[in-house]
Amino acid sequence: MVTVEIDGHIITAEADMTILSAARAAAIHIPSLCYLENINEIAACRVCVVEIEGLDHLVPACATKIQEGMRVFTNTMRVQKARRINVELLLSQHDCQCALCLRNGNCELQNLAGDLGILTIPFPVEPRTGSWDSLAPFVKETEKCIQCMRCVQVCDKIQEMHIWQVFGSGGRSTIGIPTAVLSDTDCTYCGQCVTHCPTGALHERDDTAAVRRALADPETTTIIQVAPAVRVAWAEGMGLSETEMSTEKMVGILKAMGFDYVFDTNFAADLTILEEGSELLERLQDKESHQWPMFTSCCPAWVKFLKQQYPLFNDALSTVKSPQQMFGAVTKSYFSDTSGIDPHKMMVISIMPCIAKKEENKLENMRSACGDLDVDVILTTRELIRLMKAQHVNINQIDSQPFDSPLGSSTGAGVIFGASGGVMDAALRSAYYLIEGKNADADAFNVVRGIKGWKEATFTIPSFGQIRVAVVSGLGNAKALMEAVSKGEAAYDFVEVMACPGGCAGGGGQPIHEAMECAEARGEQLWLIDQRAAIRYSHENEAVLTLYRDFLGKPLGAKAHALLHTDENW
Ligand code: HC0
Ligand code: SF4
Repeated sequence: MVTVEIDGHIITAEADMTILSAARAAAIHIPSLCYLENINEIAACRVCVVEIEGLDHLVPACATKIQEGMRVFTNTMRVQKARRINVELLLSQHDCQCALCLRNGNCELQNLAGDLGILTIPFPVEPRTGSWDSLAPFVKETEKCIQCMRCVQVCDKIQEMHIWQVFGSGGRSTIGIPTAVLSDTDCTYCGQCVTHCPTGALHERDDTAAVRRALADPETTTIIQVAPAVRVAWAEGMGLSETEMSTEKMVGILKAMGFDYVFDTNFAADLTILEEGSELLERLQDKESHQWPMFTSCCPAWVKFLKQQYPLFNDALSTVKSPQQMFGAVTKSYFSDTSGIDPHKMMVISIMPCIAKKEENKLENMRSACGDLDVDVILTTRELIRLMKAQHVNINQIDSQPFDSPLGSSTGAGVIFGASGGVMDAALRSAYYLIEGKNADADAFNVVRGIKGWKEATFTIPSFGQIRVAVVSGLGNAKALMEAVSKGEAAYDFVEVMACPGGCAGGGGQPIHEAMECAEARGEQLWLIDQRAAIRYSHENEAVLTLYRDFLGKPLGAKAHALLHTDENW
């Protein structure tokens, strides 16, 4: 431990800490821009410069280790002047049309310029330019890129996908991809580059116009589904306090916006468990005919990753569609039948914490119900927030409301899909029931929960024996697991993989907060919703059981397979 003085505060900190981390640990704010802890510590932007007594030059706080007796000044006139010039230089090559930017009001560069009182750009030069694939589910605006390298480093170090590259050098350098079309790369569309971008240089493709048009069209029935992880994040973007936000309040706002039916993806998550749990048991009963382990298939970024990087494991993927897609298939068949609404006049809209979901609806076998796409438009949580804001609702005048019936009923097992370990936990609860004919404690499988990137456990189901499971989140961890499984160094029966660290709670479509990782806190809220749920087992969802009884038949039956699975040759 060493003792240093920062802005007059005496601080004792670990000897290997940087000035920035020691200051932040002591709640002393030093602004930064390119810095991402353990990911991007390259001291490129020089916004975190500070003055050290006895040194004649300023140093970047993010890249300078503390030393015993060091006296640091984070906000002297000299520091402020240097910081200001560094931000002015960044702005000089940045497209500063902030009012026309999706990150307006939530941009780290804009915030810094505001804090420093910068009102003019003293060194204007032509912004960098570049083209982008207009069909991609996210957009790169080179004019807004400040070369901070955060996207490159997240993609390299956390996801290990190496999609982004630096082209050119000096003032002409740009960040981009080596092809004209994003789908020609191995990009999985996880969107982690987007949530780690400090400016509007990377953002989701905005699909809100189609939804606005549908809402205004009396001929179209708008049916919206809300993913598990959205309910614990939407209020962040609306600036609401914890007491003001609730799932029911969100439903109330969606109804006030004019959506005809507000349903819950959690319903389809429960349905997924019945299909996927049954599939796991069917495979376990005929082990030799199948490839192992069985992998979950609900994260489209993971599915794309596996198919591209480890195609020999294709058959190990569960054949179940994701809850998003199951929801669409059931809506345009069962709900169309029971409600009498023409499926061709429905617009099924998903609100997802995810960018990859924007492309999942176009994959093969995703128009099983009526020939149209099962899901028509996918908006991220951030797009939902923009739609809600445009509505100018007074939150105090909105009544809390429940989801509509019947596709709005769900259990605690459905909501935890949004957190890493949730699909596994929910599947084990139902697999246990299917084997034993009675429930295990709903918390019996809780060791699979939490933010750790690679978790493993072995459970004993008395009438069956042992089930070895693993839960992985983040594509770097997925890669490590696949290498271990490929080399025979790890063996499991069932593996859950989510591409985003922490699962969908930390998804690429979620609200962005100045480089803060929010997956863990949002995940904890999802586990809390499960703890408080009246029903915590997917196989006890009455609306799902009714769906089987009245329409689908049984799990893995012919109709269920045709609507809810992806395998063509079944
Ligand atoms: Fe997820 Fe899902 S849990 S992938 O993260 O399985 O996006 O929230 O909607 O489909 O349910 C995302 C979240 C979903 C799906 C569910 C799964
Ligand atoms: Fe999308 Fe969730 Fe997968 Fe991330 S983990 S890519 S948010 S489905």
